[in-house]
Amino acid sequence: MAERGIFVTLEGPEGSGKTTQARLLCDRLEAAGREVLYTREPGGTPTGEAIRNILQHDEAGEDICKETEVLLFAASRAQLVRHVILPALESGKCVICDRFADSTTAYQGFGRGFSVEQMLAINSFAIGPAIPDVTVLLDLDVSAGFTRLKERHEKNGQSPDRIEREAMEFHQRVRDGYLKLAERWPDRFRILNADRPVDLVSEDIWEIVGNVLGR
Ligand code: T5A
Repeated sequence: MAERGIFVTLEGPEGSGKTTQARLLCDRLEAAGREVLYTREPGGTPTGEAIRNILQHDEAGEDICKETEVLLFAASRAQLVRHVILPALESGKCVICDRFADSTTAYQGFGRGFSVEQMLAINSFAIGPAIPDVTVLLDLDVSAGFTRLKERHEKNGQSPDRIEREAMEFHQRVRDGYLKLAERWPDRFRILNADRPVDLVSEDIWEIVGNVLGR
């Protein structure tokens, strides 16, 4: 039987560089001979991508209440864990997930005002045994993240999605919330200053993941 793979999650406020860093990490792991699976939340399965569309872009999601929002994120996650993450880990792959359960605690817990314990209970039901081996928190000032997103939107001709359009105070609570989560689980979280060049952040992530792999 294959040795169980490792499960790495990238978290952080908007525009902190999670997708950029997840891709670089996957490339480095592959170059080092590891089998890798990249996935993202919400999404990563046909069901999850349909839920993502409701949550972020579709008019059907414009008036969802916050309870529905929590449950839709959790539903997307439950599907991703059972159909993608656990099978990949069991086959020995390194799973790199761009956002995971901590996003719900940060955005719906600290951001929307649900209790952290409620979010943890819902997450626990959704993820079952899929606990990340390490969670890299890319920490970035909220306005710096939005400056990056604005540039990206202008370049790609996109407009901000439903959650990006939330007030700055909401996004500040999310950032502060992430730091509180990192304090609560110091063994799992690694906080990195994301306000640095891409390659420096990437080096730090490589070192963190190398330690988990026992290189
Ligand atoms: N959400 C998600 C919840 O509310 N609850 C949940 O449970 C979950 C799972 C998902 C949204 O859903 C919310 C959170 C989100 O609002 P998404 O479209 O998947 O949204 O996007 P995000 O995950 O939020 O990702 P972002 O679009 O915010 O960006 P990333 O991935 O953090 O950043 P990235 O890599 O795309 O980079 C952004 C821009 O900055 C540049 C990049 O080139 C890019 O243009 N950049 C840098 N520039 C300078 N220096 C660096 N070091 C840079 N790194 C990247």
